[in-house]
Amino acid sequence: MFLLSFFLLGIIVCVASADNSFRCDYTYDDDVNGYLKYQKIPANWHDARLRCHLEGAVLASPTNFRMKNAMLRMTRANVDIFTGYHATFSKEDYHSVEGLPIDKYTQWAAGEPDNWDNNEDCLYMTSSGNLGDMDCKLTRPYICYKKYNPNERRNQCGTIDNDYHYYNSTGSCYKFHKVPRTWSRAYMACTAEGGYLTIINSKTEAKAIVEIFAQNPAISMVGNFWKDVAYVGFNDWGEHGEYLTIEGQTLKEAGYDLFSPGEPNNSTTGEYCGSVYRTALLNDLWCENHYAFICEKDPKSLVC
Ligand SMILES: *[C@@H]1O[C@H](CO)[C@@H](O)[C@H](O)[C@H]1NC(C)=O
Ligand SMILES: *[C@@H]1O[C@H](CO)[C@@H](O)[C@H](O)[C@H]1NC(C)=O
Ligand SMILES: *[C@@H]1O[C@H](CO)[C@@H](O)[C@H](O)[C@H]1NC(C)=O
Ligand SMILES: [Ca+2]
Ligand SMILES: [Ca+2]
Ligand SMILES: [Ca+2]
Repeated sequence: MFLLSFFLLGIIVCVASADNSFRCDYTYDDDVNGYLKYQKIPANWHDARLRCHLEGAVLASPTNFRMKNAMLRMTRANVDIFTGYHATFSKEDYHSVEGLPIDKYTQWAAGEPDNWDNNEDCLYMTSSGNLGDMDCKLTRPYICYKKYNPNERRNQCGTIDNDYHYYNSTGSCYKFHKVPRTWSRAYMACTAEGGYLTIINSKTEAKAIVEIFAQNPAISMVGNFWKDVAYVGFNDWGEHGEYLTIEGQTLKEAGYDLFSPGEPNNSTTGEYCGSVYRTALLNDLWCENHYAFICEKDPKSLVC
């Protein structure tokens, strides 16, 4: 009896960990051997693909019967959703974002595909499961899919992304992104990962930032961009000159407002976005340029 209950407990723990091992905003679906999330805020196709990717998933396509049905179960009546099928690399050569060709049993909506105006490279699915082609720049809801992988486990930072590292000194986790993005895309990347653009709240945290930067020397980054700055979570909120964190506090209220000497300098065309130098001293920077950035994550976010 004792052993049996241990055995049962083991099963329960296993099932529970399969259910929760990705992120709590995704639902495990045995039928598709993975996790799904319905993204109800419509996005254009490229943003939909990017958001799924940044969340650690892919933009879902009805690549087989089970996947199609699982997707339809999440889709509301009379709503079309974007699928991951696209021909943005080469016209008419539709593949899912995982590289799979269109399922040969695919049913098309009436009159589709018609490549209207030679401008329809992305496929939508109707709530009855038929596909059609449409302009990738229009917006639709969509579904992200993450295939179950038994080797992936949530780490100390509450994510399967092992580029997040826990710092005992601050109780937060950080990820240094070496692929440069604009400030706005950096914000999106951190949020999708379950974090936010780093807010430096103390000198102790500034010290952690210096260490993180030191672990990412300029030669470890590929591309032609300035590698001694990284975006963090403050901005002038369109008010040109008054900096607040992305949580709306002044830098002083947040706990750290040490700018580098001569900064902020609002150089030439206007610098309105927050960044740090390798010294962790603050700087204002051009929002539209691409730079590295640092995300911060509460170890408890994404964990239910
Ligand atoms: C982590 O930090 C806490 C308090 O800041 C401290 O008491 C503890 O010893 C630290 N643990 C390690 C492993 O450094
Ligand atoms: C920053 O520079 C821009 C462009 O040169 C200018 O329009 C703006 O007024 C400046 N802002 C401040 C606070 O100096
Ligand atoms: C102003 O700040 C930028 C970095 O944001 C720096 O590249 C530039 O050299 C600074 N300009 C002056 C005149 O100090
Ligand atoms: Ca069409
Ligand atoms: Ca912080
Ligand atoms: Ca500056």
